[in-house]
Amino acid sequence: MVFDKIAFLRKHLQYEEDHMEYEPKELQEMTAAAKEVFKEEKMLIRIKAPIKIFGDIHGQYRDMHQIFATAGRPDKTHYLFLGDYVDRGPHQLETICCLLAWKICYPYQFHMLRGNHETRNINRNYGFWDDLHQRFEVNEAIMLWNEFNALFDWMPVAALINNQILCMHGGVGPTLNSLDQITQIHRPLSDISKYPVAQDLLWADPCLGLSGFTRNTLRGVSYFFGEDVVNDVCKKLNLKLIVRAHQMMPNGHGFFCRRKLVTIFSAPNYYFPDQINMAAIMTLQANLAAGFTLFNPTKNFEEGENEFRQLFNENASTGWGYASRKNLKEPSAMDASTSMTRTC
Ligand SMILES: [Mn+2]
Repeated sequence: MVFDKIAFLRKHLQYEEDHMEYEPKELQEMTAAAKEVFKEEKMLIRIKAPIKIFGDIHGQYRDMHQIFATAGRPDKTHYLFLGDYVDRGPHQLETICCLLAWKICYPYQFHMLRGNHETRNINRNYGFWDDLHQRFEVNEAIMLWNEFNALFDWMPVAALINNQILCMHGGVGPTLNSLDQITQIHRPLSDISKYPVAQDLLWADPCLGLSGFTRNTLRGVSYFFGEDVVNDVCKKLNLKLIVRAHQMMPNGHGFFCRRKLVTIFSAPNYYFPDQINMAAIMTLQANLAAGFTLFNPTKNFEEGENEFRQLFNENASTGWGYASRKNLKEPSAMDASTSMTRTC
C-alpha cells in the first residue's frame, strides 16, 4: 500500500488534539517517505527569503501550532526549522510526525535541519525513546526508534539563505573553512562524532568574553566560540549573518557579536519550571530585513489572567494604570544575551 501523505498530514491539523494514535506501520511508511525526501536534498541546503525560522521545539506540540496559527500555515508560508524536534517536551511523537508530514507534502517550502537531539545517543536518553516505549510494544518501539534515527541520519545540517545567511542548530567549530566541507559530509551520518564539522554545526555554542575556541564544558562535546570567530567565519565564508538555535533565550531570541549571530528558541516555558521564557521565530523578508515575533506559552493563560486582575486592582486603587507597569515583564531584545546558557 502506498503511504497516504495527505491523510497523514490531515490528522495533524486538528490543533486541539495533542495526543494522536499511530499505527506502527503508518509510522514506518511515513519515515520511509520522509527519508526519500531528505535524500533529494544536500547536507547544505540553499534556500531563498522570504522565510520564517523556528528554533528548538522539543515536543511542545501545542505551542508549535500556536505559532503556526499566528505566523501562517506551512502551505502558505516558507519555513526553516533549526532542529531539536524531539526530547523533553510532552508531545514528541506528534511534533516530529506533524513536521515530517508538512515536509513530505511541501518539500520545497518546508525545510528541516538536524539538531543534536536528532541523534541516537541523545534521544535514547532524553525522552524520545521513552515516548515510543510507552506507546508501543517493545519490539515495535525499537523498530520505530531505529527508523526515526535512520531518517535523522539523512537530514541536512545547515542552510544557506540568499548566499548570505548561514543557519545551523549549534554553531561553528575550528575545522570549518568552507561551505563545500558541509556539502561533502557523507550520508547517512549515523556517528556524528566522526565528522567534526557536523558535530560543531549541531553542538557548538557562542560564548561572551572568549577569544577563539575552548572546549565546551556545558555540553561535554564540541566547542564554545568567541565573537572573533563569528567575525572570521563571516569574512571567510562571505556571510552577513549566522542564525542558530540550541540555547534557551528568555525572550526567545538573542544577539551576539554586534548582531552578526542570532539565537532563536521556539519552545516557550521550556523545561526549567523556575523560569518563564518566551518563544520567538525570526522572519526574513525578501530583502533580508529581519524581524522577530515573540510568543507566550500556551499553558500560561491563567497567569496572564492573574496579572490582568492585579493590574486592574492596582488601577482601581491608584486611578492610573501605568503606575503598575513596573510589574509587567517587558520584552527587550537587548537583555536576551547569549551569556544565558541552558543546555538544549
Ligand atoms: Mn540543541
